[in-house]
Amino acid sequence: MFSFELIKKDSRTKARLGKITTDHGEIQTPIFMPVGTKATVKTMKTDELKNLKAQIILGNTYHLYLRPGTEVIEKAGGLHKFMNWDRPILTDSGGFQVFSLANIRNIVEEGVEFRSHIDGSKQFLTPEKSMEIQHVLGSDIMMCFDECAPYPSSYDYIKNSMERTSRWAERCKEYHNDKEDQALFGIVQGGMYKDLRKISAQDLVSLDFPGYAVGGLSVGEPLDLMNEILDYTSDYLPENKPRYLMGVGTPDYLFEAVERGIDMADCVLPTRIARNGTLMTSKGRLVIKNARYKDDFSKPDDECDCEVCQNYSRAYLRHLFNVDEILGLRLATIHNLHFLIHLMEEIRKSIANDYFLEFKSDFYKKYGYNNS
Ligand code: PRF
Ligand code: ZN
Repeated sequence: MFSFELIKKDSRTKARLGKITTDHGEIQTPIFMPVGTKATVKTMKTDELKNLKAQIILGNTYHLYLRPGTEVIEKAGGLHKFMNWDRPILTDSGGFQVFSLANIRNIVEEGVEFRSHIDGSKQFLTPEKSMEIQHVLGSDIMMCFDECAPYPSSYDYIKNSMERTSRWAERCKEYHNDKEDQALFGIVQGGMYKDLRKISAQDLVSLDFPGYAVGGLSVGEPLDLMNEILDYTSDYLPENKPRYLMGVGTPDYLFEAVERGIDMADCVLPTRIARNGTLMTSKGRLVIKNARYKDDFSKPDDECDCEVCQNYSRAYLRHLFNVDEILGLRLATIHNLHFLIHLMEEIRKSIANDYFLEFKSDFYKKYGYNNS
């Protein structure tokens, strides 16, 4: 069971309000999805994620296939049971991770040969293999096996890679066979070339997936260029299906994406920067280790009502990071996740009540545009 309901369209932008229904519950969109690559959102217990009102989390085929391996997860009864998370899970296909992590790789029509970044062992991932692994994981939303080409890449490179991604999507769809309890999303590629984006979107839409991702963006290109390509691409995606921008998780990128019709986004950034002591706040990034916070007993973010900001000071957080205490990682993660989840909730409210653009400009004034 998977469905998407378009609840409202903003009158001045392409922003949308929607609801996704899965076997593991509903997801209000636009939504930010915390990343739990290795069957854990780093440092967080699942009840803590629920307290933060996380509605859906991500898992990664590539990592879970290498460790603990599909056999263990199959024995556990799937990823939900293995990690004790009973809300929706989306799994990425492994394509992107092979390209960003694996050591040696060779892309052929059949799939991708690579050596594990853990032990150097030789591996081969194909569209069919990715589907097989994601079936074992039992995620509510599965992703097609694609190639996310580097930026910048030549027109010819992107064209080849995009065409192969379309052929791979067809194989994914065929193997998946519309398995009822798991929805398979297509991924639009095509780099920064509009004509290729259009072909990619049309190829995938003709395969009739229950949802579509825009991949190959936020790969090092300037924000303005991402906006332009996203704006162009989203017009070729069906209105009545959810749209997912892969790998975006700074407040400014999220606002820009929502404004261009994106319903879902994920990124390791909020949790990753938390672990090196960077807090996302209403006034921009705050590097907690900075000496100026040594005896600053104010809240980490005076506008945040998360558990951390209610109970702990900047000076205390700085101290935890300075003496390498584990609690520092946990508190910073809780705050950053709350910050983004709360931000998306406020964005949904602003769309519902027709003040999305005003909310965005007020936020940027305080936060600083591009100061993510
Ligand atoms: N493809 C897949 N996963 C991804 C991406 C992609 O293009 C990106 C690009 N920002 C992030 N994660 N499969
Ligand atoms: Zn907070």
